[in-house]
Amino acid sequence: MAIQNKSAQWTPAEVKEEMLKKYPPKVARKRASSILINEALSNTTPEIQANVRTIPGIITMRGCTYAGCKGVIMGPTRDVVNLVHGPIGCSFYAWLTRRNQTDPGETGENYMPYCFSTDMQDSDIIFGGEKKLKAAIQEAYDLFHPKGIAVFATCPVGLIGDDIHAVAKEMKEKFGDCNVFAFSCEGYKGVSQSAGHHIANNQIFKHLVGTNDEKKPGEYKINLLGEYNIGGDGFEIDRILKLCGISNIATFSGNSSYDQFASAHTADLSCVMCHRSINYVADMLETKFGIPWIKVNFIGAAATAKSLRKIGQYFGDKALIDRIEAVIAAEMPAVKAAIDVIKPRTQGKTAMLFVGGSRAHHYMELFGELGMKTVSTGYEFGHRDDYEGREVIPNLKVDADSRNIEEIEVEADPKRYAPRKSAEELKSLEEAGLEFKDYKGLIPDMDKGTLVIDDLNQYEAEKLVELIKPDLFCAGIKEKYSIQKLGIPMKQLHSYDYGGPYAGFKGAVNFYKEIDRLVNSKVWGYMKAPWQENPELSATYVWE
Ligand code: CFM
Repeated sequence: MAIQNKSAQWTPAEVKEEMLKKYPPKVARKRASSILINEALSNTTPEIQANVRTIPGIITMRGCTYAGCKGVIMGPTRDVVNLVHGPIGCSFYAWLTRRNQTDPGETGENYMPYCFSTDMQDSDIIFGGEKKLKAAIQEAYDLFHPKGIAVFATCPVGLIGDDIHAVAKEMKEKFGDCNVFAFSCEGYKGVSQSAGHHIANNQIFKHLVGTNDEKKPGEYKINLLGEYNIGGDGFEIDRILKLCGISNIATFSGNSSYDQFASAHTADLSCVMCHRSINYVADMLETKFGIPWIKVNFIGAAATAKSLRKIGQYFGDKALIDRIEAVIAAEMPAVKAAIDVIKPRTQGKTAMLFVGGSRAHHYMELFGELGMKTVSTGYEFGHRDDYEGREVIPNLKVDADSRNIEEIEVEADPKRYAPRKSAEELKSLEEAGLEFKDYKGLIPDMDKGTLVIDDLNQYEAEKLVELIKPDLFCAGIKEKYSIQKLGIPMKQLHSYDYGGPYAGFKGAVNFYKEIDRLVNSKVWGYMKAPWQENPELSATYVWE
């Protein structure tokens, strides 16, 4: 299939060739393995290179390991003090820059608006920063008496070798009523923020999960893993779950609190939204406590309905299933009304999606509902399983970078392990079509001849837009203005450009309206200045 575009027809192979042309041969060879022309095979998914180091000199869209740990996973938890051990910039630039919202509720305990840092100076780098760190932990404790203090290592801390874990342990013992724990999440630790997710989740699992055995109310208890409440997505999902009578024990980690993590082991099902950032936590919850997991997706109205039905099927209770159907029936008319008006205007338009490690896949659902085609997509830091599906996991290459990230050994908890479903029950649910521990990845949902590109960079993004001229490009703030300068509307799918929520039913309607506004805006037709269109200006002298 030739990729449709307005100016010229390029075959996918030509697009790939054009993108690689400028690189030195070695770089071109390496990048070629990360650019895949989808063959849409029914029996096997083509292999893509992913989760490898960005080539030095290339302007990547990725972030660092510290960003994945402090910003992504721990950032949305309101009642833990997040103390950054490092130079002030690392804390300052991670301060309220991700739009993870929270609702502090009645207690009002919310440290998210604060920016905590040890503010390391030259002398701390030379003589060591442990004393300063201890003093900062003490100060945070004296001021706030929080339930927990999390300490994050930045690059210099790893380089000088401050033992943040020993300091955290010492302070935890000293306080007695405050859980202090640390993360070795130096920015350079992995090839992207994905390593930071892993480091964060391991520590949450070790230090927090399972520390509160108190039984929570509710009949159908789930955990929502990999939902970060960006632009209020989590609020919309919680609204829907509540309507259905499903109790969300813990969200990892949107709108979360210390106690949610501590109680996560009391849920009966884990629902995984963002596979990339959290799939191993789902596995650990199953191994240690016996909680099965399923993949869900609340991005897209149809996907939301499907995910709710999966939860209903798992619990298998008629009252719950009926209630879920009633909620879907009540919510869908507003969605349909919006689609009926908007789809005629968006049908047939094209989009490109280059976001993180899961949205580049999830948002294809919403574009599909608008009749729009995703012509090229890719993750910044997804792994091969996020592209090709989980069956590739046993064959993933372990390299020096992945070996750098600790894999924690988890065993069944001697007292609290309780399989929520028997082996027979799981089997019959599987036979009825409910898939456990499964994610098929992004590639199977892409059309033949579309381009799947891992770790797209600034140069390639511009080239891609120039060649294919999509109607919309979706990525982040770093890409926004360079793409818009090429005359293509750009939607931020990390921060939602101050919009959202886009999850659930209400979110879908918000998204349709936003995309309609973007792809049908006349402003892009005025991109050329008058002298670019008519370089010869005619004029007369005033005295003539
Ligand atoms: Fe998961 Fe995320 Fe994403 Fe991610 Fe992120 Fe994000 Fe993202 Mo930005 S956890 S992988 S590290 S869904 S911050 S909420 S939008 S890159 S696609």
